[in-house]
Amino acid sequence: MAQKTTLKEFESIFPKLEAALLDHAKSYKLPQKELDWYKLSLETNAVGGKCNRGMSVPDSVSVLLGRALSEEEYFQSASLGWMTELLQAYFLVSDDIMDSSITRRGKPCWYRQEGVGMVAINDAFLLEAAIYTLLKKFFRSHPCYVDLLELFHEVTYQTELGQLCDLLTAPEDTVNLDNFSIDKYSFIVIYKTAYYSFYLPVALALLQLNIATPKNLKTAEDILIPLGEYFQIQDDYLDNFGLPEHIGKIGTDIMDNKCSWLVNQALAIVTPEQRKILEENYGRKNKDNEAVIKKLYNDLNLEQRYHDYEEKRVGEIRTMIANIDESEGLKKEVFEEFLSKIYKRSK
Ligand code: GPP
Ligand code: MG
Ligand code: MG
Ligand code: MG
Repeated sequence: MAQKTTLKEFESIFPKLEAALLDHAKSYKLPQKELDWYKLSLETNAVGGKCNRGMSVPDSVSVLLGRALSEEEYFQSASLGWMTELLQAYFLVSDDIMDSSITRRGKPCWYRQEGVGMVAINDAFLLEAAIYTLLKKFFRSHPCYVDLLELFHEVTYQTELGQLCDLLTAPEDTVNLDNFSIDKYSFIVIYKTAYYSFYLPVALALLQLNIATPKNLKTAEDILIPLGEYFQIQDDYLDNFGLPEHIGKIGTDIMDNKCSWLVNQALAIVTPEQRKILEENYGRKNKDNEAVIKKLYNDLNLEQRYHDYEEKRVGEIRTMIANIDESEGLKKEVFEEFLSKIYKRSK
């Protein structure tokens, strides 16, 4: 029987990884003050989240093996999980600067914390570099070492392409609703979110177990990309309809002029008068314009539209999972678990 990891167990691996990272920095004689800074950045930015992405590596490995993991297997898979959390930390520290966000995980974003400011950019680079330090230290002799390296590089690149499209579709000074479309939206969310949040953890689990055949990777991608797309639609929904106290962040999509799922839905159903309201208030950096858009979203009943979408999409995803080919060692349960973790999530 597979065994699910707990956040406590998963977090208990972090100190060993942190020690390896600090040792590596110490080997270059990094002065104490900077060492302390690096430690604080690691602890603030890599730890303290839900760790859904990270924990899904050991969970997937356990499902694929059909049993609980040995200590060594758990350490390996949790380490790969922490590398996905470091990648996420690198993205979030950067994304919060680019999105002018205020809070993250219920606290001020790292770049807004006292004395940090734009040092956060370099801290983000260091969070990314930590992935490769750990890979080298713990996976240098794994038969899939090069594939692991290439996977992290490729997924990082894909996420950066998605982020590029997200940013260029949301210019700060000009609002042009004609730039938005559902196709553009799909590209953005598949690349900025789905690859690193969903495909990466499962691909890592397959590599750890040496069963990452082209067919398995393709099957995983075919199901995890739609799952990740659905996950980002939830994120966009929660940006407006979630409670900041509950989701740990204050929504910025309307003021940031984002090509969000909600604005695309609105565009599909507005009357000409309502479209004018959108044109005059969307993407403006002030609370009054934002409130007008929030009211429009309520008038358009987007909350209900989202719930209807969710039911329909989850039905389709369940069918895709049911049709998965398990002949090369993949298991439907890997994907069922992902789906059950995010279905109807409120944070
Ligand atoms: C989520 O977008 C996407 C990312 C965090 C990827 C960022 C990629 C980089 C290359 C920096 P989001 O802005 O909707 O997330 P949130 O709502 O959490 O700010
Ligand atoms: Mg953001
Ligand atoms: Mg963003
Ligand atoms: Mg968001």
